[in-house]
Amino acid sequence: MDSTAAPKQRLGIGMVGYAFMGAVHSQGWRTAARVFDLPSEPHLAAVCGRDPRAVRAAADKLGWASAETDWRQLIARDDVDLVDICTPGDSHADIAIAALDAGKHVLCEKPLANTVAEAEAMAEAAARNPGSIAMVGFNYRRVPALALARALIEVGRLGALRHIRLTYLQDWLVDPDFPLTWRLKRESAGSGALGDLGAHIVDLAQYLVGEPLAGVAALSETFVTERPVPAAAPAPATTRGVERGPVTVDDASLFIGRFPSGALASFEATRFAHGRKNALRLEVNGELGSLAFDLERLNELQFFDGTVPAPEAGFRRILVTEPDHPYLDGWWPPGHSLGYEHTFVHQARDLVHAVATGVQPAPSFADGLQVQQVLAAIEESASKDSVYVTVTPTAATTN
Ligand code: SOE
Repeated sequence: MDSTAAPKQRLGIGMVGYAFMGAVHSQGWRTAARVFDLPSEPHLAAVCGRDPRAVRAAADKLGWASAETDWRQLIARDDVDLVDICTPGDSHADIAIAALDAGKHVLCEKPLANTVAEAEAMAEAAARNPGSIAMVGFNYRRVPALALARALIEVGRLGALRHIRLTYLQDWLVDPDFPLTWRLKRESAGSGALGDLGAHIVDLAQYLVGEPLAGVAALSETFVTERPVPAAAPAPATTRGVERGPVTVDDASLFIGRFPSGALASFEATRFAHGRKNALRLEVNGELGSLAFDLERLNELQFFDGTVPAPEAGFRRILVTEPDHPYLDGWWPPGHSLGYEHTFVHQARDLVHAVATGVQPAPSFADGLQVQQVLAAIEESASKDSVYVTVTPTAATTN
């Protein structure tokens, strides 16, 4: 080791929220510089949450140097260069806009916001602060197999695209007594399966196809319309869950869409698919071949090369763990597979490079706004007997 090498510059991270997304983002920040050669070293300066004891405990568990209870204080800290937003959607806009206007870089969990108006204000804040990097956390773009799929499509291995079909299925709401948490309320989550799962597959479809959707038609449903209100304090088992409140978001959304190039898309997002835990599956069919992917087998990409003579043709499994595959240069030898959390390490890696070069990474806030517009068009269609709704194009960068 060269003991005379100058210590790397630090990139101070301040994270708001520390539940599931906060935990997995923390892992990304902790690990990125251990795996990849980065221009600066992420420093986990402070994590922020409202409950002082809980946020202190989270800081210790997740590896943050200190804790804050007010996100404005977090943004104001000199040792915070980048604000990572892992809160429910109703606070994304306030935190992101304040951070950008304070000259900080921002990573914001998906979907970018709860409404198009909020997403517009966020994209405007990013545009008026060109010195700040602003990225939205559609982490599945950073699954190596999906980055490879995009590369194969981009170089023309599938030719003109005909179809893309995506499903994102989970089952954690099948129990009608699952409590009425923030994800089931419009005011905190914006929408249900649509914003939580549908946003991912809209972003992925547009990333893979390489252009924004031109329009959509949709159906959505709320199967369980009332759920137990969680007690503020633990209640005796006999009284627990007696009070029920309204579910104000969709449990499932199905939609179809059209791309300007002529490709057709279909989508299904639900939390009611018994046995499907985190089943994001997709298939792309082009004039020259097909690709297929299943997040529950995320090291694999299936490729059918339609130019191979019929007697030898068939889907072949590409094990996406070779050093030449996207993101694999830093990881383990071939065949030593990766998982869900690695996508967040890749996200942190790309963001640190973006900060060092000053080049806005994708998905940008403009991309996040465009996805929000697609979600709004889907909701409009679902509320009008599935009428086809055109999506107004924006200046999104897509990839
Ligand atoms: C919950 O449904 C959830 O955690 C999503 O919010 C994430 O974005 C997705 O990656 C996994 O499922």
